[in-house]
Amino acid sequence: MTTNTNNRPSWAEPYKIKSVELIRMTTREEREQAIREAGYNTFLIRSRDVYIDLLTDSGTSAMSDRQWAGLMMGDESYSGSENFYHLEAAIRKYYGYEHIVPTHQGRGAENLLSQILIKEGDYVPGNMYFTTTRLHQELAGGNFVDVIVDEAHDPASRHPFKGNVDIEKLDRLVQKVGADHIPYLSLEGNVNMAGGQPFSMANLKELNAYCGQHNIPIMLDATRTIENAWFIREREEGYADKSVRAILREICDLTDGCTMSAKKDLLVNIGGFFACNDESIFRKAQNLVVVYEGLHTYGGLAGRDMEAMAIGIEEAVMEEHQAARIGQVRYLGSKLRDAGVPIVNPIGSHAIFIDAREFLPHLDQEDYPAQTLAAELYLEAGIRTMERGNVSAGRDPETGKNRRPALELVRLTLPRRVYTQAHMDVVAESVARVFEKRASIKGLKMVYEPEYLRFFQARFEPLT
Ligand code: P70
Repeated sequence: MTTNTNNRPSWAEPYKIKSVELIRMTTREEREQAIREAGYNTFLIRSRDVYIDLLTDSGTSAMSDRQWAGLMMGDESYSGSENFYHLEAAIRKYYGYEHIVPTHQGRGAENLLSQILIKEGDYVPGNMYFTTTRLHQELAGGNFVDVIVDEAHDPASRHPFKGNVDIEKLDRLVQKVGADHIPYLSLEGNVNMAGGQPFSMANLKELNAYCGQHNIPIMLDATRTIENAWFIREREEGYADKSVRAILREICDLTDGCTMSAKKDLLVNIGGFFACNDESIFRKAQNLVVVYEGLHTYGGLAGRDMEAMAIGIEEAVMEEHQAARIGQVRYLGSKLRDAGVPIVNPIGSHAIFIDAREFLPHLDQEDYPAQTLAAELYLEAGIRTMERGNVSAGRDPETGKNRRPALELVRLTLPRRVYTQAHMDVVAESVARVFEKRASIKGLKMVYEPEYLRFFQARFEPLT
């Protein structure tokens, strides 16, 4: 069992609640109407109709009183805001990269990175795709190639580091297309689409040696890398006595730069950045950011947002924060496991992922089992979750066909510092009720499909 720094087995929250937001329980009739109007897509439900919102951990965390106080310290000068320099200093201190360009959120940084480094026809290997990351790679003319270990695609595998890169897969790609056509390796901490699964330091060290030999930079998606550091400490030999901040720094030192959605690890409602050590890449990013985001000392953010982010970094690397964060996710996961609900193992850091194919084995993947289950969970108890399966995977750009990913999941994502243990009990009880009546659940058909990132706005109707 993991203990926190004071050797307590409990994951109790290292804070008390000073301000609350009221939430509303709805009737079944209200929810039936709301989900119908939302085209059976949980992204399209109004938040006032949601009781417990587990759609995402992105931008939904509760800020501390120190962060709120930081907002009042916003220096809203067009250029050279004091808050930018605070942020730059905090990123240098904890992540260790030399050059920083703020962006409005993660995909703003992905756009910069992809446009600067990818040439038409290039290949970008990565430890599983992320929706926005891959789209930016494709829009820049690249082809994403999945080089994650096979275990990552198997919800039942208990591999402790399912986020690892399979170096043989990477080497096969290098042999096939040549390192000249690989602008960088895209490495994500706590791989979201695999269920929040970490890579190990041993794997990263091996990668660093391999990529060094072939002159391929490693670009980290640092969005949930502090949570990845926690798992390294917990599971990897030689790290039990290291601090999360030391492990974070060791990870970053083995990479060449990062894109960041600060809306996750860093406890803010909006923000992101691109960081790197190479001066010429930095100059290009600094120049490009003015086209898409704003001047290079604010990148689409207000000064106050950058201040909240700088303070958020300090709070995110605290051991007791991560113990409570990950402890709460595990609490929910074990309750679901006890109820017999099929979930992805090991339990990740930011969410519980239900295996929708196991849950609804009578549905074909073309009937969108994960989308269907997300709608059912909302109908049952007003709990909003997110589809992470066939709809998210989209179509293969070459064949135009649905991709049919091995993982057809529903994500129950926990915002940081927001819900209580009693909320987790309600969620577990509600999922268990849906599980009991699973045989009667029918699938969905897609009736509207947008061109980009279809899962956000697609609409569905029930199959009869
Ligand atoms: C989520 C959010 C965002 C994200 C991420 C990783 C590993 C980059 C980003 C982009 C929001 C989201 C985004 C697309 C589809 C569904 C949900 N993930 N890398 O809920 O960052 O959103 O700030 O532009 O997880 O997982 P940003």
